[in-house]
Amino acid sequence: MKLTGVELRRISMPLVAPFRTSFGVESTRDILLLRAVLSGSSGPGGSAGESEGWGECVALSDPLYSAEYVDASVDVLKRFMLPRLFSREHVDGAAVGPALAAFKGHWMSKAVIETAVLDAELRAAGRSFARELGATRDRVPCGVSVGIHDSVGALLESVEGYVAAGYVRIKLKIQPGWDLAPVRAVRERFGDDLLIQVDANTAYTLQDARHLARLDEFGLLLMEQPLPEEDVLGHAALAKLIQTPVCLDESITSARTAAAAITLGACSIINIKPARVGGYLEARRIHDVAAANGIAVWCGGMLETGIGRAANVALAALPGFTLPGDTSASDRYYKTDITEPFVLSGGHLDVPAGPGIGITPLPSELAAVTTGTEWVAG
Ligand code: SMG
Ligand code: MG
Repeated sequence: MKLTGVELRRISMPLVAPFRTSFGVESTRDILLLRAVLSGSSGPGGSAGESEGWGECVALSDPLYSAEYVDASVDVLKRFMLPRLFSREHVDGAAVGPALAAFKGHWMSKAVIETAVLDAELRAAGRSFARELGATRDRVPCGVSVGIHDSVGALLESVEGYVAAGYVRIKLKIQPGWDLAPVRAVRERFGDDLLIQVDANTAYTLQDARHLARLDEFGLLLMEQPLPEEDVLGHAALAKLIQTPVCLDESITSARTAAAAITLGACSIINIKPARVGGYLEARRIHDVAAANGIAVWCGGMLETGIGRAANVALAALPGFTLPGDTSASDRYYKTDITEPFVLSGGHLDVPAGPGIGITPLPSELAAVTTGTEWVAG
């Protein structure tokens, strides 16, 4: 197959409610979607000819979660990544990562093009993304990530709604000044059976270890990324000082960094976000490294539309994903999704079973939120 062209489409998606973390507030997502067109495909599910696939770039507008941001993603794709892929006679999903390996970092940009090419390849062959990755389940248990609120009362009201909707675990965003009180309040209100975890998005330092140890009494499932991205040794030290299991998110950018973090004792659980590690194939390698070391993994989220969600849910169906993911239903994020919505049923989402990621944007919904499109010819 040859990559003949790519459509870069920007969409603007207002969230149902602002989502506040230790690094900022998201109110409207400015998202880059990528549609890859490949020629020369043939297979049982498609006639020889053209095939197209979709990917969603999860980079935020500002470089606050990590170094990446959406305008930079457009730039690095157009300036470096796409020309390199266009120059190759043969491109398929497995070839994208190696072809782009010389470019440092830019994991989210690598992930979006790899996912779109993989989707096109699998659609042409009539194979599902989930099956291709090695999924063993057809539905996955879902958690929900709850942002920082203006008051504990408002937080309890939000959590109440999510628990009533059936989410099987609650993740509370924390930061200095918003940690012990909200966690205590949620634990007291909803009881010991509710699965609760926290995520600090790097807001603390190792100096805060004694303070963070005060969360031990609440029986949390895990504490996600309390310290800076580069502070892997700090996480290893912290893990010895607190009882709550340490989970890494931002620090894990590859299977190699995952192996190092595990060896150093920096985490006993990993949040796998495919876009943070360059794509679903590297995500699967992290899953495999973790499984070989007895480390539990779960699938993270970046406020995706149905396009990104479809692929995440497929990944979350692999056997090592033993904890509920941040793979919430469409209506937790958007009033109207650009695909058929993902609907929570008994705390689970169904894994799409059709060819490729199994879902495509609805033309009218997509048009309604599009702010610009650009065709990049190979
Ligand atoms: O997609 O439900 C979701 C969001 C999950 O909390 C979430 N993501 O650090 O894990 C994380 C954050 C990063 C994105 S915040 C805008
Ligand atoms: Mg996180």
